[in-house]
This record gives sequence, structure tokens and C-alpha cells, in this order.
Amino acid sequence: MTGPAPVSTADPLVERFRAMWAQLAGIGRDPGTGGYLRYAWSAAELTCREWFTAEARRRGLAVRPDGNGNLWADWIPSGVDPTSPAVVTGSHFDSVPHGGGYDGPLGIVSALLAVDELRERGFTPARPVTVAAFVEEEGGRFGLACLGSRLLTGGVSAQYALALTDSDGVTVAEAMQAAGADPAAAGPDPDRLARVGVFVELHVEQGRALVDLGAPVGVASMIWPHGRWRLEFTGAGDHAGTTRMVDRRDPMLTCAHTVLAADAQARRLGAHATIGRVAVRPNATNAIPAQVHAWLDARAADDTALTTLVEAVGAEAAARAQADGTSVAVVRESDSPPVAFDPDLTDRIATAVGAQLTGAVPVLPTAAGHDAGVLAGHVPTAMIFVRNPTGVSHAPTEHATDDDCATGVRALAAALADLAGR
Ligand code: HGY
Ligand code: MN
Ligand code: MN
Repeated sequence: MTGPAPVSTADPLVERFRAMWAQLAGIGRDPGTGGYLRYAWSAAELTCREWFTAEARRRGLAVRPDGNGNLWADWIPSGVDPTSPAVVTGSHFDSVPHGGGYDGPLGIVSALLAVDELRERGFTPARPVTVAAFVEEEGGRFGLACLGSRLLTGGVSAQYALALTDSDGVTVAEAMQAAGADPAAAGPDPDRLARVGVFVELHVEQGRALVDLGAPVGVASMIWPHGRWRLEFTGAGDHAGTTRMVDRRDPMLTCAHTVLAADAQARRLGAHATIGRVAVRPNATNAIPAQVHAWLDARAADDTALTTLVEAVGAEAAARAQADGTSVAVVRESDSPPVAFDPDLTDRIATAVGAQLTGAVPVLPTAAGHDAGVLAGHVPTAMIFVRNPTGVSHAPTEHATDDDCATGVRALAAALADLAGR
């Protein structure tokens, strides 16, 4: 005798999130690793943009790309002044190579669902609400993170940005053209920036703070200063078999020592250092390398610690190069100063979210960079984090539960209602 079918306790918002998430899940996903290959201006990322444009238009949002490849979907109800500063939310579609699916897209999907939530409640904003999708946030293809938001705000010149190349030597300009965008339109967009009254980015947490606190969502207090340095090790290419060990000037040795030194210095300073990308020339099994390039990703809680870390790594590399008969150059490719999010805005959002979720909303720092970190230098900006059960990010196992993602949508809707209300 079977009892009555269990009443589904499924939260309709969880169901809506699941359905929307499933539409994106296969785009750019590598079946071998389960990670994503959504590089800026690539077919996969363009498919994500097409999906976004269709979803936004289905909601009656006016979708306008800017000259840099960022997308802006405006919800401007009749009677609302279209030129009044908007409440903007959103994130990015691009991923690191074989990255997770949540880093970026969760902020965009949550923004579209938050618009639905507000409409379902009969909410009409008193000012424009805009959902944005920024291009090349990860720097995974062209090497400069937050490229779209840096171009928008003048943080990088169009001339410099358009000449950046990917691993195949394709420039940003060529990638834009291939996608039908006009590189000549790239550059600062003061008019669009002036129409951003406030920016709130929802993002999967890249760490375990919320798990350890038992909280489904949190709000960001600050972003650690961080940067990328290219370490160029140069030696003497030669035969792997016939060259005596005493005669070698092998830049791989200097590089290997520097990798270990970066790790040790970071641990000593309570900072973070990673060398996860290396390019070897000629990259042959039976040839001593002529040159090795290695990229240092360095981050610390403050500028002093970051500078100390990078200088210490450079000094260790130079000392080892001396011993190896090689040379080393340290070239800064990008740096992001510390970001302290607007405290009043952060408090306001934590309060609005807390009222919605009837619980404490932790306020926590992050060592991850975001477009919100770039915009924070120009407009009041805040971030909402969604719990990540393992804290893993930039890897295929990055995850957030559907329930927490639905809670994130409700939190974002509460923040948008508070910011865009009358
Ligand atoms: O690298 C970062 O911190 C960010 O995920 N782009
Ligand atoms: Mn990322
Ligand atoms: Mn991100």
C-alpha cells in the first residue's frame, strides 16, 4: 500500500534556477575534464552571449553591447527616466581554461532570475535596472584580467588592449573583428559609465568562509591587492644528451628554484603565490631550454606584503640565475590595487539581504579579482557571495547547491529592490 505521493517541497525558484542553469551547462564544457573553455570572443563565449541576449529580450530588456564587447540589458519601465543612473548587476561568461561553471555565469543567471522575482512581486523600479555581462574578466585568452571593465573605465588604453595576443598570436582586435565587433569602437565609455549609479555583482564564493560560517550568502568587504608578473628565464639551448652537466646554463633550473621560492616566501608572508603557467622554448624533450617564461600570480592582504613578496621572489630568482649562468627578467603584466567596497552600500545590502533571509549575513574579504573591483574605483560597488561547499574555484569541481543559488537570487532581488525602489 503506497501512501499519497509526497508533496513536492520543491522551491519553484530552485526549479527555475535548475532549468536556466541547464541551458548553459553544456556550452563550452570539455567532456574530458568537465571544465569550461569559454574564452573571450570564442564560439563558446559568443554562444553564451547569444543566450543572454535572447533571455534578456524575452524579458523585454533592451540589450546594447558597448564598444568593448560588454553587454548591457536595461530594464527601464515606462515613466522611468532612461538617463537616470541605473542599478547595475551582472558578471562575466568567460572562464579560465577548464574552469568551473559558476565563476561568472552564476552572477548573470542570478541577475535575470532576480528581475523575474521582482516582477513576480509586482515591483517596479524607480530607476533603470541593468544586467551586464563583461568580456574577458579572467584574462584567460589575452592575459589581462577584467579587460572589458578596464576598457570601459579607461583602466587600460584601447591601443594597448587591442594589441594583446592569445596563444595563437590572434590579437584582441582580430578576435573582435572575427566576432563582428568593431575594434575602433573600443575604449573608455564615459556615457555608459555615467549611467551606472551603483553596481552589485553576485559571485560564487571562491573559498570556504561561508561554509565554515554556515551561511548561504555573504557580502564582500574588500579585495586583496594582486597582480601578474611574467618571469623570463634565459639560458643556453643545447643538446639534452651530449651537453655535460657542468657546461649547462639551463633556465629551467632557475625557474624551478623560483617556483619553490615563491611558495616559501608566500607562506612566510601569509600571502598567496602561484606559478601555474609556463612556456618553454623550444619545449623539446631532448633539448635544454633556451628560454622559460613563467607567470607569477601574487596576492596579499595589503600592498606592503604584496610588494615584499614580489621583491623577495625576484631576488631569489636573480641569485639563482647567477649560480646557473642564466638571466632573469621580471615583467609586471597587470596589477590590481586593494579594493575596499563602499561601506555604506555594503551595510545597506547586508541589511536588505538579512531582512530577506532573516539571518546574519557575513561580510568577508576575498583574494579573488572581479569586474566589481574595477568598477569600485568609479561607482559605489558591492558584491554578494554564494556559498561554495568545497571552496574550490577555477577548476571543474567548482560548485554551489541549487538551494544556495536560489537563496542568492533572493538576496540579489532584495538588494536590487532596496537600491531601485522609490
Ligand atoms: O583571478 C581572479 O581572481 C578572478 O577569478 N578573475
Ligand atoms: Mn575567476
Ligand atoms: Mn569571476
